[in-house]
Amino acid sequence: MSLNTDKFLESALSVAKQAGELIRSQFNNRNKTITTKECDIDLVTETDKAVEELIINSLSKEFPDHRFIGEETTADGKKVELTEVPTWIIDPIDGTLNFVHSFPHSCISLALFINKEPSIAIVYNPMLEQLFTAQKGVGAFYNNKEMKVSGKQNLSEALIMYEVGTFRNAERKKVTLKNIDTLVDIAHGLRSTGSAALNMAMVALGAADAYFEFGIHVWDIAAGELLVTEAGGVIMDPSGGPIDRLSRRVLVASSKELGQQLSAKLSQFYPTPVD
Ligand code: LIP
Repeated sequence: MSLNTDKFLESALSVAKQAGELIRSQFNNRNKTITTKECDIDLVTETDKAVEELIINSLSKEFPDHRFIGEETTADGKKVELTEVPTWIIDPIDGTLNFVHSFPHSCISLALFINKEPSIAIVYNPMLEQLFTAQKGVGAFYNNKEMKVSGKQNLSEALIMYEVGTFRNAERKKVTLKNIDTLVDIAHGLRSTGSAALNMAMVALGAADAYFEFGIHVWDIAAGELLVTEAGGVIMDPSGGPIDRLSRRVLVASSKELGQQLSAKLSQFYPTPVD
């Protein structure tokens, strides 16, 4: 039986707007309370934690049988498990390092998975009032106007989103720099927002043509996946195979042809699922 997801989207939008006000209220605070996680550039602020708590408290009251996977309530090293139960996957502030620097490219990323598939998605940058939404089988929208991928099929004409990431891993750095070196000679250009979700939103909007990254987590990409696929794009593993949302690897593109061309040029990196 397919659930009517309108109610879920309505509730998610309401709490995302409240969360946006909270983020905006702290955005220009030069004395944010910051702690480090995996390394000195993997940061979390009190606002990240407060936003995640707001979202979980609000949605769990309304939907007590739902489950939650949140960046800040998933213990480091704990393996994430996605089941058939309706599950909200939350990154309270995607682009936390940007938020710490008051660099206005951060967003709330919120998705509802039902039977292990994305059904609704919200990516909301409250600093720039950029609201990206998607509903399975309905479409993808930017500030309530339908959006579509560019449809680009050739790497030589493509703007590629990438990330250096917030890790201090020598092997990952080597692969990242190798891929940048390869792509600067064959793509139209490379861009990086500092947020996986906003990178995926740019592909869904048709403003960029592909994005790939090694080392992200499921909460970084859960909403962006539905934005891209409902806008007509594709998601895959960077090797060209099917996506494994818990593998910490992702590639989205405006077309299957472009995704495969990009995949063929990439040097690969395989993060351990929970490191
Ligand atoms: C960020 C991702 C980004 C990645 C960063 C970080 P966060 O998420 O959106 O793609 O490169 O290392 O993981 O930590 O800001 O929620």
